[in-house]
Amino acid sequence: MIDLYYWPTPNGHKITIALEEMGLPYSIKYVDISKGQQFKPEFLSFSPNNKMPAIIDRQGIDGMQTSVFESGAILLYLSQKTGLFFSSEMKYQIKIWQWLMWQMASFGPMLGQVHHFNHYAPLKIDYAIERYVNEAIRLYGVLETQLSNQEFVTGSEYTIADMAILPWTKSYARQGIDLGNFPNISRWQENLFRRKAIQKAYEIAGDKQTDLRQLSGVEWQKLFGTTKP
Ligand SMILES: N[C@@H](CCC(=O)N[C@@H](CS)C(=O)NCC(=O)O)C(=O)O
Repeated sequence: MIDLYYWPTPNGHKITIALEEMGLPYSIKYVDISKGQQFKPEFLSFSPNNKMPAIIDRQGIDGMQTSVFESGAILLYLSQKTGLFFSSEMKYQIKIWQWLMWQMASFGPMLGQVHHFNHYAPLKIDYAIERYVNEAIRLYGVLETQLSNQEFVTGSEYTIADMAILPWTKSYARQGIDLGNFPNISRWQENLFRRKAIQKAYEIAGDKQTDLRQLSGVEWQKLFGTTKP
């Protein structure tokens, strides 16, 4: 049994998708990031960056309890554990590493900034919105090209790289993206959202999402590190 420390955000969805796809039994422990639960000492003891997702695998490495934080590391761990959605050949592994790192270092963080400055920042800062929306459009263009002559991000096989990237493309409209300009991403996304495991992962997410604009001043300060005007 794997304990999944989770809140329904794109980074959380990556892991529910992987666990559902891999058929691994898991139990969800909600970490309400709008209430500061990511700062609880018990959570910080295995997720020191105060962010979810994180997992505790009770039957982990050598049968011992193993904890993992950072969604990319969790995806790699789960794929190594099961031998699924990865590759045994280094020439394919290297593709998966690169696209996973691209998601972790560029696609996710930049889209996070788009969400913040488009929807949460109490002040409308045109410069920040323009910078991050333009960067989002550039990154969608990179993904579009990658998907132009193959079914999945790293080739003909569905891998953890697709699982990492897909959840960030779900809210494309909130990111100022017109998916009509990205037909290959659109086709890839539609195919993946037809998968039962992915549908189940989003059913689990339910309606727990909080409207972050409603946070109190204290909660806002904790989550965003800034004073709420
Ligand atoms: N690089 C991390 C990012 C995780 C992350 O940003 N989690 C956010 C929610 S999507 C979080 O827990 N935020 C709480 C906080 O920053 O205090 C990963 O991929 O696991």
